This record gives sequence, C-alpha cells and structure tokens, in this order.
Amino acid sequence: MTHFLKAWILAIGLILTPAALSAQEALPEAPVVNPAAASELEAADVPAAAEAPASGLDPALYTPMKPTPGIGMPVDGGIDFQQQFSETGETAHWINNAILVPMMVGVSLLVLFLLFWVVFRFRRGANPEPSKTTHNTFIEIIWTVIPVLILVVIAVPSISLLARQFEPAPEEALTVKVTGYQWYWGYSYPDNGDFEVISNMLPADEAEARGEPYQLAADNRMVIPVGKPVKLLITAADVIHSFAIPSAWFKLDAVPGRINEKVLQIDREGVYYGQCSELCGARHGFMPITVEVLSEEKFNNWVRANGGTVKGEAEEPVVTEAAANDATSETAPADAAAATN
Ligand SMILES: [Cu+2]
Repeated sequence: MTHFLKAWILAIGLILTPAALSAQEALPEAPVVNPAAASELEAADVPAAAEAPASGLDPALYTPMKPTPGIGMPVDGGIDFQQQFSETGETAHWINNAILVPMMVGVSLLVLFLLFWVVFRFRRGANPEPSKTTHNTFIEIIWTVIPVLILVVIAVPSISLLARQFEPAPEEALTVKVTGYQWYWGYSYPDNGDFEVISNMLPADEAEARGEPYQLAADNRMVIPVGKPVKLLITAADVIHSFAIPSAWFKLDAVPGRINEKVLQIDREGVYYGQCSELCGARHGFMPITVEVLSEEKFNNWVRANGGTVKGEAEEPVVTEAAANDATSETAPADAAAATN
C-alpha cells in the first residue's frame, strides 16, 4: 500500500514539474521608472499630450539616431571580433590579428609537421633496431628558449594594453554611473544634474519599427559624447551583472556594494550595442545595452532634453540668471539652459 502511495506522490510531482518551470517565464516585466517614459505611457490616455515623440524626449533637442547596419552590432556568419571604435579596441584587435592568430597557426602547423615526421621517420618498418637516444642538450635548449621568446613577444604588447585599459580617467572626464538591475540598466549623470535614464529592452515589433536589432535595442539609450574619455562607475542593485560593449572592447562586472571604474571612449558617432554578460537570472538575456555616441553639442541637447544641466554652464557665475529661471519655471529647464547659449 505504501508503495502505491509513493508512486502516486511521485507521479503528481512529475506532473507538476513543468508548471513550476514555466512559472519562471511568467515573471513580471521590469518596471518603467523613467519619468519621460512614464509620461509617454500616460500620453496614450490623455489626448492633450498626444504629440509626445517616440523617445519621450523633446524632438527639437533629441531624436534617436538610426544604427548603421553591421556597425556596433554582430553580423550574420561573423567569426571575427566586431569592428572596433576605441583606441584600446583597435590595439587589442591588432594584437589578435597580427600576433596571436599567426602564432597559433604557426605553432599548430609546426606541431602537426613534427608529429607526421616522427610517425614516418621513426616507424618500426624503417627502424628494426630502435634508437637508444635519451638526451640532446641542443634541442632541449631550443625548445625552452623559443617558447620563452614567444611569450615575451606576446607579453610586451599585451601587458601594456592591459595597463592602458585600466588607466584612471582624466580629471575633466564626464562621469556616468551604470547600475545593473534585474533585468534592465540605469544610467545616471552626476555631472549633469544627476538624472537617471532607465533602459529596458524594446519588444520585437517596436525594435523593427525603429529599424533596430531586436534583443539589442533599448527604449532609452545611454548617450555619451564622441572621442572623449567617459568615466564609467559600474555597480549593481541586486545581483552581479556585467556591462559589455564588444565594438568598444569594453566589459566590466557590475557588483552590488562595489563600484568598478573604467574609461569608455568611442571615437565615432553612432549607435553601439551590447548585452549583460554575467548570468543574472531569468531575464538575463533580455537586458541589452544601447550606447549612442553624439557630438558634444548634440550630447548637451540630449542632457537638456532629459532636464539635466550642461557641465560648465551651471558652474559659471554668469549663469546665475539662468539658474534663477530654472527655479521659477521648473516646467521648462531645457529652454532656460538653452537660453544661456
Ligand atoms: Cu544582468
């Protein structure tokens, strides 16, 4: 009888297992915390605000840039690294293509040749009396010295690149704080009034409508100025994530309770995609990174569109009037900032 009961309990357990597994998929969508995006949602109900643009930001100041196909994103059938748009990325790509790959090919071919040569030259048919040789000082020196030289040739550019990648940012660098959440990204701009942009993955139809790659495109992008070092302070609010942009040779873990710092510099205007690169839970594959790189002027306009302050402008005493305007007319801080130009 107990046998029968056990069998039933087991059977019911097995029947329920798939339901428990699929319950994982029914997790709630990441919250939309961005005020701009939130007002966009409200706009759907309120006809008066119907002119709100797709990005949720003032179109006079900022319109999301269209990505260039094949740039800053993976390509079909690609086997190489993505094309690089940062100085460290170009150096790293060069080290790979000019030093590492040729060495790997050379070593592999040499070992293959030696293997075939030994198999043929020292086969039993040709050597009825086996050789008793056990040592050859000359060959032993060769096979020690050559690998050492190879390692030195690799180490010099590789270690100097590593050092360059983690050089601290210059004093005047723009700071952006990147926070990984389950499962979206937040970008705050402490130098520009400390507004935060919340970045969620675009659904398939929306991504297609905007001409962007699905699962790489985000509703709100991280925007940075072109050709300038940007100091990224990377952290996480819940579990470990990893902030990665392959075409900028950038990857750094986002760890809760810790701030990791690294300089991001992209030398060409455009849109660059990345993904969370540390397994962080059920929707780990659905928290893409979209970085838009703009000229200084367009970047400043984007900051204004987000209600932020442009670095330098607010600090100068001349701008006190604009600051006063800001205080009196909160509704149009972008206009007030623009008026100071
Ligand atoms: Cu993640």
